[in-house]
Amino acid sequence: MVNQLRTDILKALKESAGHVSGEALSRHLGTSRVAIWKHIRRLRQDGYAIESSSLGYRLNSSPNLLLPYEFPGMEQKIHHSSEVSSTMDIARELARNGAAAGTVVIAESQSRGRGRLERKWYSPQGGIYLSIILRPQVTPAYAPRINLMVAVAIARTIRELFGLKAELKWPNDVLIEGKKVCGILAEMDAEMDMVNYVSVGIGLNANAVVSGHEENAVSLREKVGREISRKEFCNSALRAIEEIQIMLTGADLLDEWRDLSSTLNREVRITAPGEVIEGQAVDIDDHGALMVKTGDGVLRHIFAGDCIHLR
Ligand code: BT5
Repeated sequence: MVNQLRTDILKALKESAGHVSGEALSRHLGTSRVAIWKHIRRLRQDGYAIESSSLGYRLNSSPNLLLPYEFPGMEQKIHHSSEVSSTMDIARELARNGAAAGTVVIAESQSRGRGRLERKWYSPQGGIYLSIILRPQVTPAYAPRINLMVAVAIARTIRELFGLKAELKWPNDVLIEGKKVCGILAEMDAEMDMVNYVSVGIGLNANAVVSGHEENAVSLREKVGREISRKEFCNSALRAIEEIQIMLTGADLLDEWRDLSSTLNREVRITAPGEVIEGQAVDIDDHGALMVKTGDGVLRHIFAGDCIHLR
């Protein structure tokens, strides 16, 4: 849990154009100058370049890390690490121990980032790797919609920040010009009639160069043509996810997904548990299952699987 006083000191330094004296900080925050100094030292260890002179303290630069202080208003919900095996493991542990909805686990890199079915997620530094704990008050039948919801929020964020035409590929990919820029993984703990928690993992290729490492992958940096601000992206995406949750059970979410989808109206091949289905992707149903019309005219509702766009 991030220290509130450090958060407040950093906020005061960021808001001030010039120096802030130790005395002013201690008065403003109601603590001793020694305490201020100790927290400044700790912030420096985290990578904040804070100058001190007879004029007081001044923030010269912040590290390029997704530290809790970089998420105004959400600091207490952010758990940040430099490298972890997988943010999903930490999120699961936190969720089991009662972490509040909205808790976010962020890592700068992952040694064992994973996709569905234990597939590997390439997670070098420069990307964004996070898991969010949600506690929606719905039955497990709504689980596939959680994937769709987060995918919509990410695609919207990419479109708004960079004007790139991000599209959605069923069930859980965000693509730019047909290449995967983001993967989403949801893990759920539920009873028959109630979800305890869902932890949603988001792996986003931000600044790491991924083409060449993963087939059909692309990063925002490669598309935008410059390094992007991971802090800005994360703040916007987390806000978008917060706002979109109200849509989880309604029809609007499905409409938004349809608008952003690159899967609908395509010939697809779906590898589902135990079978391969080919046909035309015609729609998604209320539960988020993909509706595919096969060659013999049968309409199938597919809840999980891997999808290839054929034409
Ligand atoms: C996904 O799985 O796309 C979900 C990925 C979720 C990753 C996040 S990162 C934060 C959190 N912590 C974790 O450990 N995981 C989550 P799936 O649909 O199964 O796709 C996996 C496939 O995507 C792999 O088999 C590769 O082909 C491809 N892939 C791996 N790394 C990639 C990358 N960085 N960019 C694009 N494609 C990648």
